[in-house]
Amino acid sequence: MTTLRSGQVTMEAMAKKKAARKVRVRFRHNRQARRRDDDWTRRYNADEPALDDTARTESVRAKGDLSRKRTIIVDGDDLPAVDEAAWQSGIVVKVHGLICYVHTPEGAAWECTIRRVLRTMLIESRSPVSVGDKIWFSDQSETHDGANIGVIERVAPRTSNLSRRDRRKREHTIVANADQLLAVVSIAEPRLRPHLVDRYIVSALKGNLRPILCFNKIDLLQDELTADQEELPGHALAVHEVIEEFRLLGYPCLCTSATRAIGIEELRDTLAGHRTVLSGQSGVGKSSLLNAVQPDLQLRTQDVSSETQKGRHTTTLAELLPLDVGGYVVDTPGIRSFDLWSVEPGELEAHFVEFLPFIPQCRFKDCLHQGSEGCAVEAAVENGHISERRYFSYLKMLSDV
Ligand SMILES: Nc1nc2c(ncn2[C@@H]2O[C@H](COP(=O)(O)OP(=O)(O)OP(=O)(O)O)[C@@H](O)[C@H]2O)c(=O)[nH]1
Ligand SMILES: [Mg+2]
Ligand SMILES: [Zn+2]
Repeated sequence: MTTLRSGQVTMEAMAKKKAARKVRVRFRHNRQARRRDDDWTRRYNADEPALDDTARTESVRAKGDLSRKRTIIVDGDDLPAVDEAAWQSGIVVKVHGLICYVHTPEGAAWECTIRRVLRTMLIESRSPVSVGDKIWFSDQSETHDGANIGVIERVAPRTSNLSRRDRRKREHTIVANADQLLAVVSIAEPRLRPHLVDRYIVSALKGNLRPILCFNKIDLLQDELTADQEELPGHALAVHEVIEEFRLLGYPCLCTSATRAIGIEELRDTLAGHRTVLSGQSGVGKSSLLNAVQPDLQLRTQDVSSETQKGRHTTTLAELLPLDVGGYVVDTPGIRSFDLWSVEPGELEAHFVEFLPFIPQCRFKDCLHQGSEGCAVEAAVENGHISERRYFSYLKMLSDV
């Protein structure tokens, strides 16, 4: 039976009761040595797992000192059922080591650890708690001098997922539950690389996010861009063509300057009421743009190295920030777009919107459009229906998956 601390059985618990079963989870190795009344601050500073089982609600059956496993009762989801009477809901705004910073719908700030059994399960399913996750937590403030300290008991299923892969090619969520991805690139310093934009679009679509493109530092070209378009100098013309190409594909494109306040109104309107994650290379101006939209955010920014034209990785933690205009944004550290990657080769074509009309006409069903005979996508490139740049970008991505 699902055990609820309050003794009250919720609708969800009722629905899941049948599926409840016992599982064996491992004890932490140093468990026997633990002191229950450890000092919170010391453990917090040491980044140790803290408080995660000080108020256990599962039934525990340990077999003496030698037991390395305990039996707990969970529902069919492998997670304890939501205890609406005893828990509060919130959203994770920042994750630092084992501490999750949580805001409640009323705007209260809490610091939470994750209950051990939940953490074990999340690690096993490779989905640790991330910024943007909606969670349920239990209140531990009584044992912590009234400070807002809690333990995360349950994570809600995600509606979207911006993820990256680690060196072992495993997927990690950077931000959960956003509805749009603002891919920020700079037209110079660091220089514009359209292939990266293609990658951000694929990552967004794969994670169920609406891609929006933001071409920042437009001031660096402003003088050229205001000239008659026919007389645009080489670099400005190239930038103009890149932006036009993405516009024609149907992606919303913003041209902004954080330093000269160009396009900021439009950006604010785009963000209002949405849950937006910003991503882009270090130094493109993500934090600067957010400061321009809402100056009281006071996010730290730093100049781009004049030698390498690279950013200095100023933002180091993804952080969810509520906006005055409604909704929230997540400022992220510059994400190397090559990390943003967990797409299967066969999946890739679906994220190139202009390929879609041609794919059914390829001679072979599983065609990867790499120059095979009877490939309708390649024919479309030759006939000018698909741009060569986008097609080569596709091939480059394909070679990386
Ligand atoms: N000329 C110009 N410079 C800008 C603009 N926006 C930002 N910058 C400058 O670019 C540099 C980097 O800006 P940040 O906002 O720190 O960049 P970021 O994308 O947040 O970088 P990370 O936090 O490292 O990922 C700063 O020196 C900014 O002043 C812009 O629109 N025009
Ligand atoms: Mg930043
Ligand atoms: Zn094909």
